[in-house]
Amino acid sequence: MSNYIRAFSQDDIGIIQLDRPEVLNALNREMVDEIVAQLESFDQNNAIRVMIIKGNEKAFAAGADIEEMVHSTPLSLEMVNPFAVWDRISLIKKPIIAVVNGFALGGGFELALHCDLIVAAEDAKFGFPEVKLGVMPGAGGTQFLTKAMGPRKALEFIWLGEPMPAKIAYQFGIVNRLVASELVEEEAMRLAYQLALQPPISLRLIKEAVHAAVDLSLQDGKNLERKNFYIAFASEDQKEGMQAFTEKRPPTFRGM
Ligand code: CO8
Repeated sequence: MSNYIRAFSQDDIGIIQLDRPEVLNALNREMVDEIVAQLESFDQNNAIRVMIIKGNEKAFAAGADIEEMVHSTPLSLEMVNPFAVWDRISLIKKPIIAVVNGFALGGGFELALHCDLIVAAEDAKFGFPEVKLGVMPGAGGTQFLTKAMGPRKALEFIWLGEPMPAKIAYQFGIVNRLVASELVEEEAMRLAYQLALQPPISLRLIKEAVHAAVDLSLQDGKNLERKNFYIAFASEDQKEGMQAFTEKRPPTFRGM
C-alpha cells in the first residue's frame, strides 16, 4: 500500500506517478522508500521492460521535504542514513525514464538524475536551490551535475541556486528530449515503447557498461564492455537478432 505514489503498467511499461501534489511532490523519506521499492518490484517483474517516473503538470518534484528536514541534526541523519535507499536506484537493471514537467528542484532534480533518460518540457524548471536553505545537495547532485557540465558550470548553478532553464539542461546532455509541456508524456511513452522493442538483455548489459564508463579507466571500461558483449551471446535474442538479419525480417526479442 503506497501513500505517496501510484504505480501501474501500460503494456510492458511500468509507470510510477509521484502523487503528493499539495506540496509539489516534495519527497519525504517514506515517499522515496515507496519509489525505490516500486522500481525494484518492476525490475523483478518479467512483464515489465521499461520504467517511467513522472510527476504532474506543475511539478516532477520540488525537492526533499523541507518540513521533514527542518529539525534534522548530524546524528539523526547519520542514524537514519537517508541516502542508502537512493543508492539502490543505481542497482536497477532496466531502463528508467524521468518525465519532467514543471519543477525538478533539489532532491527532485536528483531523482531525475538517478534515472537513465530524461524527457522534459521546454518550460521545465530544474535547479539546486539548497544553498538558499543554508545547505547543499545531498543525493548526488554535486556529482551528477559536475560529471555532466564540468566543475565551472556546476559550481555556478549550485552556488547561486538559480533555476536552470530546460534548454541549458538539454544542451549539456542532461535532458534527452525537450518538447512542449503538453507533449512530454506522449514523447516519453514513445521512447519507452521504442526501448521495449529492443532486446532486454542487451539493454541491461549496455546500461551497466555505459554507467561504468563514468567512473572506470578506459581499459577497465573496455574490459567490462567485452565481458558484457560475450554474455550477450548467451541469449536467445542474439540468435534471433542475427537470424532475422540473415532472413531479412524484423526480429522479435523475447528477453531470453
Ligand atoms: N518541501 C516541503 N514543502 C514544499 C516544498 C518542499 N521542498 N516545495 C514546495 N512545498 C510546499 C509549499 O510549502 C506549499 O505548501 P502550502 O500550500 O502548505 O504553503 C506548497 O508546496 C506549494 O508551494 P508554493 O506555494 O511555494 O508554490 P509556488 O508555485 O509559489 O512556488 C516553488 C514553487 C518555487 C518550487 C517553491 O515551492 C519552493 O521554493 N519550494 C522549495 C524548493 C526547494 O528549496 N527545494 C530543495 C529542498 S532541499 C533538498 O531537496 C535537499 C536534497 C537532499 C536529498 C534529500 C534526501 C532525503
